[in-house]
Amino acid sequence: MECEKMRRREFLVQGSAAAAGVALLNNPLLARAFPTRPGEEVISWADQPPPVPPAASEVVKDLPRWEDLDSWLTPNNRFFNVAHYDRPAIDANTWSLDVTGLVRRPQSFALDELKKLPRKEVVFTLECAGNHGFPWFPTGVGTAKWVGTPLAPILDRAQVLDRGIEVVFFGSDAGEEVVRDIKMRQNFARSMSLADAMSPENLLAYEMNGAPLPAVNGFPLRLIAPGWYGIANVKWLKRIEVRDTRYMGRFMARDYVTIREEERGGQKIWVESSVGRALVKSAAARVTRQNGRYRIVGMAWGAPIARVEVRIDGGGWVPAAIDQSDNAPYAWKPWSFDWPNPAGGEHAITSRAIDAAGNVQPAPDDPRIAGKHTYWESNAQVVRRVRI
Ligand SMILES: Nc1nc2c(c(=O)[nH]1)N[C@H]1C(S)=C(S)[C@@H](COP(=O)(O)O)O[C@H]1N2
Ligand SMILES: [Mo]
Repeated sequence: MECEKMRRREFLVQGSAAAAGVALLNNPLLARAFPTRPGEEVISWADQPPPVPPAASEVVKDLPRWEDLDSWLTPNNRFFNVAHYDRPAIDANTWSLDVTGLVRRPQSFALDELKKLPRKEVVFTLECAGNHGFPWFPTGVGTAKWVGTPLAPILDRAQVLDRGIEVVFFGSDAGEEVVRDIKMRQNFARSMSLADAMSPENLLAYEMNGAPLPAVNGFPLRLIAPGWYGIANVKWLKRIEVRDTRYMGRFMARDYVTIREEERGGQKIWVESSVGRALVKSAAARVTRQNGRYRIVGMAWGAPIARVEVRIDGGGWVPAAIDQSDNAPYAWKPWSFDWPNPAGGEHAITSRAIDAAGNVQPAPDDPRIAGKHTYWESNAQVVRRVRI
């Protein structure tokens, strides 16, 4: 019942794209991934994540349970949220967005002015780069239909000067930062090269799944940068500034920095890189049982997905059925794997996604993962345990 309601809501949300909605409803794989079949039960994972520790519980909120996943779009009230400073409550009537810095014509927009500009939507799976970096953090990922106006024409309208190479996105939220005893109150900020910022995919988004952005997800406006980790998708946006140097704020250059040991001709070198584009990933979401027959359903995201494979315990990799019908290149893909007659006892279930370029979601002992000393960008194969 509840499940059926969820699906209805999902399809209602897609109402404007009626054709897509119909395609989804008629799609056998999606239909079999989510609805509860008569008599079907969801088996809870044996390896339940521990609670979010107090030190992180103000930053990471509203983590759903994988077992509750029953729709392709994540309903707003089940979407995780991350805030490194405060969660500002913004009055849209007094708010405005400024476009400043190395531009010939600085711009300022009220919310209703932005809403009058061309509307564009994208279904995009947004994942925190810290997701799966800790045992308590397995569901920092969700998919929504975001609506806004494209960023590139706004930068064009502002006329970026030739020496402008970097675009910095400032949020309204702020906190104190200390670097070498220097204390400063800083707004949350992330930057992109001008070329990356001009991607036609980037949106200044004001809607999430058909509703105004919820306060915790960035009301009234956020950047949506499809294909990038969550951190790039600046919420509570208030200023876009074009600069002639790389921006080295906390969330570009100190935090959300991956530190990895790599090998070059037998020598170890240390590489530090700013978290940016998403990486190929998958995870099993739920195991269900109907009439004694089992099924594993999961999601794959982070890159255009070509294949998903599943391994039970120490067995071989077996292809899962994957649903590509959504036609949404930045959205996660549901997959399912029939597991008719598992032996009693505890089992380990591992999935791996392979993207269109042939990148394989790495095993935990892959040098990309094993040489990494920070928890960001943890796209290693996820192992879950279930008791039959
Ligand atoms: N202004 C601002 N934007 C932000 C953040 C923040 O703390 N402040 N957190 C980022 C991080 S780390 C993530 S993972 C995503 C999470 O988006 P959500 O809260 O809508 O799920 O927002 C990003 N945008
Ligand atoms: Mo994040």
